[in-house]
Amino acid sequence: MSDIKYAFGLWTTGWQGVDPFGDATRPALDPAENIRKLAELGAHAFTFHDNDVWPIDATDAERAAAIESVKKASAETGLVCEMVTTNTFSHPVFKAGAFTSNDRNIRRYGLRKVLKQVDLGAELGASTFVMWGGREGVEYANSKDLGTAHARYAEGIDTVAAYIKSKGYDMRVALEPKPNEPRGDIFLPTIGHAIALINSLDNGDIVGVNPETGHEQMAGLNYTHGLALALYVGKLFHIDLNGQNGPKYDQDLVFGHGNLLDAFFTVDLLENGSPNGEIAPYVGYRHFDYKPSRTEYTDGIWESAAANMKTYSLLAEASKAYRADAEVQAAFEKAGVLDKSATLAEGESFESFLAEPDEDITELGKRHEGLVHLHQLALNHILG
Ligand code: 3MF
Ligand code: MG
Ligand code: MG
Ligand code: MG
Repeated sequence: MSDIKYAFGLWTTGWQGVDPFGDATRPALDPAENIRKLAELGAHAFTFHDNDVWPIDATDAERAAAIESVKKASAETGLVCEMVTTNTFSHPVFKAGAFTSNDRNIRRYGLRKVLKQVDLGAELGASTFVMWGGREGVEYANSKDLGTAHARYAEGIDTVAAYIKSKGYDMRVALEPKPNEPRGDIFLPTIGHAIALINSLDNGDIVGVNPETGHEQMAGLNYTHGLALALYVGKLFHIDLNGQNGPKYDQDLVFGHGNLLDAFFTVDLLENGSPNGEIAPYVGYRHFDYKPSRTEYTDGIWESAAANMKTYSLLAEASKAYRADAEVQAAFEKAGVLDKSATLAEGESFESFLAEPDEDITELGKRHEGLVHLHQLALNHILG
């Protein structure tokens, strides 16, 4: 599986363990050191928010020095920057949102912060710009005009895309849906919501999604199905892989350390596409957005980073063996999974279709799909 390229956010391995109830359990990690360690572990790329590398109140000189240090580590190690994103959630100015704040000055500040990071991303060669609107939402239903909030969200995203085009950057925008946390309800809570808004944009052709495993599972949704829809409509521009155990707080576990079965089918779809080829394999970095658990000290950062890549590689190998297994292919065939026929014949008229006698539903009702057998075959491969 040596052709799989792995990427990590600097905020993942850089997380010190601060949570709503507890202080940091680990010392701060210098971004350049972070890059060097990730390269040593065999990762291929890194991603970052502006404020993962310099503080929001940095002077221009401090910002420039911080960027220089990251560029140097990147050049020395060969770890490339594949995506950048903006922190529009930590500072109190963003407590009620950036693009959807009711205050125009806050919206203007937020948009400028984002556009500056777009410029830096282009300079570093990033091909994706991720936008996670973590504070774009409410706790109280009457906090925002819900029409205007969505209009402003759309305006902000469209402006970022228009800016990228005006500069001629080779970059696409990927929206990251999340149902809640830190807001009670976040706008664009799911992949489907995000795609619906994208379809309303003037510059939606360069806007897609960056779905995160845990975010979809927090909403009780099937992550692999969300990826499949995004791939099917050509909107899967980036991915955030991690682990989650059902609907609860955003766990950000190592990939596969939550719902392992779904992790397998996620990898199977990304690596192999859909069984009959309707969906092609995913092209792009396998990007991890996880958190080294706060129970772990500094060694645990690198053990957990390596665990993401190890788990993904093992599942990728298992998925290849699963697809190559003749018994699996026979079970697919039996279940009808490989059939790509359309329901109506080419050019078939409504009249002739409706005039046909009904099918024998008693006989059709006896169809044995063999799905439990097929699923057990998948399990056999996962469990080796
Ligand atoms: C929060 C997230 C974010 C986004 C990040 C990238 C801090 O749950 O997943 O991580 O992934 O902002 O845009
Ligand atoms: Mg997340
Ligand atoms: Mg998460
Ligand atoms: Mg994420």
